[in-house]
Amino acid sequence: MTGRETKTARCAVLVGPYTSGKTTLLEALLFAAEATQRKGSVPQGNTLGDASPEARERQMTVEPNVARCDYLGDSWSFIDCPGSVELSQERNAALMAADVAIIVAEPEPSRALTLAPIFKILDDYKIPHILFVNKMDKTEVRVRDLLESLQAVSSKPLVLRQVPIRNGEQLEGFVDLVSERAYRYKEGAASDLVAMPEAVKDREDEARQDMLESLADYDDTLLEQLLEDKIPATEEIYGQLTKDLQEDLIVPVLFGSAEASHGITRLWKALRHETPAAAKTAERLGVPLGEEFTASVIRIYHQAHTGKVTLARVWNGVAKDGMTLGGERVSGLYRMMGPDNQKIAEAGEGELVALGRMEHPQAGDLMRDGERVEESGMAWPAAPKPVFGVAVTPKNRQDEVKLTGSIGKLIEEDCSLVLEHIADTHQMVLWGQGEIHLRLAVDRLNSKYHVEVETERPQTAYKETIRRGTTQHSRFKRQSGGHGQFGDVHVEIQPLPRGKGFEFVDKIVGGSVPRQYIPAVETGAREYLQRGPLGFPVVDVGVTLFDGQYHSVDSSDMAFKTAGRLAMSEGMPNCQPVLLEPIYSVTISVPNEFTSKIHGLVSGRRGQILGFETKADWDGWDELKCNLPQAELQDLIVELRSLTFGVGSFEWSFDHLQELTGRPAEKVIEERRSDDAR
Ligand SMILES: Nc1nc2c(ncn2[C@@H]2O[C@H](COP(=O)(O)OP(=O)(O)OP(=O)(O)O)[C@@H](O)[C@H]2O)c(=O)[nH]1
Ligand SMILES: [Mg+2]
Repeated sequence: MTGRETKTARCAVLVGPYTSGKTTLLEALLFAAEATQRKGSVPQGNTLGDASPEARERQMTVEPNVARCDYLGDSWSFIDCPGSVELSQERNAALMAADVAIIVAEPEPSRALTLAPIFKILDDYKIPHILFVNKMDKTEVRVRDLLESLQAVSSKPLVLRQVPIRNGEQLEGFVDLVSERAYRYKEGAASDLVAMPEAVKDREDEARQDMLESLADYDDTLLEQLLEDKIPATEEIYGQLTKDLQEDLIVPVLFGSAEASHGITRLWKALRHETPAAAKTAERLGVPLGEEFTASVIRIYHQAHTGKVTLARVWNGVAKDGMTLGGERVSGLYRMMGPDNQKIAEAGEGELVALGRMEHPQAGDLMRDGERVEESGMAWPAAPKPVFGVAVTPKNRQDEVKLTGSIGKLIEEDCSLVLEHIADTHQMVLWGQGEIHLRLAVDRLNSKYHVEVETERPQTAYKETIRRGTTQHSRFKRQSGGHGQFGDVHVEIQPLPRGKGFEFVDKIVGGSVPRQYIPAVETGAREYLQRGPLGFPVVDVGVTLFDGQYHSVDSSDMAFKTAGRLAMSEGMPNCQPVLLEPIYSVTISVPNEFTSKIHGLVSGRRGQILGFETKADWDGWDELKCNLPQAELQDLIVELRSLTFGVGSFEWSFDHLQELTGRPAEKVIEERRSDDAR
């Protein structure tokens, strides 16, 4: 079966590490399909995608760019994904629309590892993928060496489909290993067919044999032919390549230069002949297909002019403007072409379509006719856990509601952003995947939603406790005109085991403090403990009220509450207060070649390594478990990435509080005091 048997629209998603040339390749593909008048350039800032100020300023893709074109009578949608590791959720979600993924790679063996997380998500969802080695105009690297490095990170065999024709170090063209035709690149046009140069013949033979042997692993007939030294028919080889790609058994490898438009026609041909149809993708994803209209939501875009736009892939039926989906009317049906929405009347099977002004859809939803919007029956990639946070406050106090509303919209677009109100430190922390990710969010808040935001480091949630107990007698007495105030308490303050929090025990006998006032004493004590002698919330302290006095006229709840509070503030400084710092349980994932480096990273951050083991389902990766102080987690990801070609990551959860003493503790306490003085 080949994709050519059906004419439904198909979708290719461009993925690959940061700056590998995905956006440039999309320009080249669109231009070759005559869908654009000129080929845009990233450095010149005139590509179809990356049109937002955030993208132009950084010359990087910051959100998935969508484009559509026809190529030789077939309808194609493309999604060009950001390459930054911090925007991996955007890529993973976009891949849920893909019939095929094109991995755009640099011709740099030492950077092969940057492809590991990409291969992983493609494997997890069995997404057929083609590897396009880009920037071949600027390299002297041997394709063989490159392939060897890349093969080490791919679980599927990489099958080279072309060999280069070089003139000295300069790449001039290629030989296609199936047709055995030689081509010379031509600037801005399809390559010329040329006679195969003698010099490349041996290499061609060898590479073709490798290709056929890879294919023979999946086909007995081909294997027999090879064993009998028979030459398989060209059509058979193409058929086998197509089948193996569609079943995600092999990874075809093509190369070229997006910048110079080299190898683009060859890539187009492979896409056109070998990409599976939407129906096959729906089946792979487990989308339940019946008679009715079915589409899945890929991403939400909040656009300045159109408002909320829902990007969906149609699996079955025809999307029409004005139709009802999940009880909501679709108002406006568009094709996204970079930043432009082109109004259309309908969109059929396989199309990527933008639905205007629907309130409810969320990425990952399955949309059907009528009243239902269901949780998708298909798997959807879970957002990576946050690894970096900044505390945000609106510059203008009145913008507080607008700020949370706008962040809500950003989260709808990208669910790897998380907003958390932290009660202990009274900070609103925006969590994400790194500095770039959060900086982008903050810039968008400003440029798109006109909310100016100030950011600061999230505070560490230090606490304090006591090391020894005391008894304290405190009296609150005030006589001013008419009614006075009187409350008198004897309390015992003692340390409790870690994790106990606060306990209040009433041991009053004989009514020295009347029943009704006892809760007020507890309230007073609790109020004080929100901020202990060192300036932090107090935990693991027990207070026993064992005696007191009252006055029949002047005593009140208020007076006893104040007395309770007073007893604490007078007694606590005598209890050897000590700082507690939050310790997190952290699991760091890295390719195992980095495991020993990570030991150094953890011990350099006052961490305690608990052990490491191989990471389940991640070939060649380790998971290292450790305990790390919260204060050391803040920029851990920055160092971790710089040690691991950007691929290392971690997950964390609060574990326990631990005493912090000596100079580090003094520093924290001093900082607290100077904050207070400000
Ligand atoms: N020499 C050469 N440069 C290229 C080629 N393709 C892209 N570039 C350059 O590489 C840089 C990055 O290209 P982009 O197309 O933005 O790469 P990208 O993969 O989209 O990058 P992100 O979206 O940020 O991940 C730009 O300066 C391009 O001009 C190529 O084939 N050859
Ligand atoms: Mg890009």
